[in-house]
Amino acid sequence: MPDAIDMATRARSSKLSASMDGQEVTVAGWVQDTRNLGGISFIQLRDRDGTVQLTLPKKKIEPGLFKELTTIPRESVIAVRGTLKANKEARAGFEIIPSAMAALNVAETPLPMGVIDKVNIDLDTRLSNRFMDLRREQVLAIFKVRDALLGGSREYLSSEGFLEVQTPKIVAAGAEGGATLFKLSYFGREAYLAQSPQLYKQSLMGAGFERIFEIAPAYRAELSDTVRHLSEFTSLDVEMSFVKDSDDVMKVVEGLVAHAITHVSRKCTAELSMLGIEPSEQKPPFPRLTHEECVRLLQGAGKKIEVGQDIDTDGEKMLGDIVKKEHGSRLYFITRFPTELKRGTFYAMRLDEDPSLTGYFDFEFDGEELVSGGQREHRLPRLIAQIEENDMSPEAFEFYLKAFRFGMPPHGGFGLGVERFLHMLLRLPNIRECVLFPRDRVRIAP
Ligand code: AMO
Repeated sequence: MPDAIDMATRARSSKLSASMDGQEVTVAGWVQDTRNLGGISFIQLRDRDGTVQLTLPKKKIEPGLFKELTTIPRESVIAVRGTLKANKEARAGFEIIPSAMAALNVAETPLPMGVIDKVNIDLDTRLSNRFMDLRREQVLAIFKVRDALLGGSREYLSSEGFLEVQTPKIVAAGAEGGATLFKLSYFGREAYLAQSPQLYKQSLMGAGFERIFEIAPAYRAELSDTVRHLSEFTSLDVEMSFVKDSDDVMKVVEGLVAHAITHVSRKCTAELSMLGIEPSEQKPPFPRLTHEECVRLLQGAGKKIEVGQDIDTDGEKMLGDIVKKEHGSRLYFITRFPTELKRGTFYAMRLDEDPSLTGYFDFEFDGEELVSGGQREHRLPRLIAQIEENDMSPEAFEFYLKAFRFGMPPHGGFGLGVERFLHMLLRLPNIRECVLFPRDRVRIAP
């Protein structure tokens, strides 16, 4: 790099303004667009925060520099030193008149896909060229919202006394059913990728951590190729001790979700507007409907379904519309899940007054499941019986069950799919949009 360009003085576009009129500045980024109008040329230089306009009046710029800047291919990375000039006609209210440049990496042509072109590019092409796709401002906006969503979630959980933890992702037993386990060979033994931190977050209640949360990857060998399933997703998990019932857990779910939405709405106004989303604040408490009530609402709307039966994807969507119309809320709980439907969830506590029901809930956003959780079974004999009912062997879970022998408080918790949250909040057509490098049945690269 020429001595003339000192990267230590580089400013990102958001740090520059018209009030710096006359100052020498250094900028660096990607050549987004070049317009040559004969006597004058304009370059839009992009960095993470936006673009700055480089203005090149031909007569005032050294000819070699003019040629180099105006012919460098789009998406090359350059550094430029120059004088900042206030200019009401430039998009940001100022422009930079270059005096030196360094071409840091010249882009090959043609580009694998456009960055600012308005044409629709199919998702597969975008994901195959994801480094390039992520340069697009509306795609980057999703990840800025994701950052705010997680920031707001951490802020809420920390203020409520939850400790952030990390648990293993290579595990000896699955907690969410054998069908979606990824097996791996672990020094000659069979191991699995964690489907959920379920068993560990419960163990931490036995360890006396009282209130914890984790934001980490979870793995599911999902065979169905849908717009809402990933093989690797980010699970936001919460666990808390000394709960009275599932309602204590539900209060944390709604507090967390409402806080995260408000945080995003306030922090990401520009990103939301770019994505065509109205900022909104959702005020808890959110409606609570029992599973039976939901089935009856669906029956009333003409859906063929019986009490105790699982609500399929179409039913979930229908229910989302009904609840929105009747209760005015996009967010709601489905409570008192039939035991039969949560049988695989061996750790769920059943209701003492009616063991055919659990205190388990799902929390829905526009008819898509965002969260599931509830009070856990902390009484060892019942827990063992529930494991056996699922044709699983308590021996395989001994590392987990041991914590229930030596002082386990009553507890409960939930798991929230971070990408599901973004998918619904931003009304994106496909959940893969919410992951930098999504993993599904066919994609493991990039
Ligand atoms: P569950 O299996 O319902 O519960 O998962 C919790 C939440 O994780 C999200 N999710 C997914 N997101 C994207 N792709 C997937 N394949 C996928 N699978 C699940 C959903 C879902 O609501 N251990 C329990 C939670 C608990 O009781 O604490 C569990 O994992 O948003």
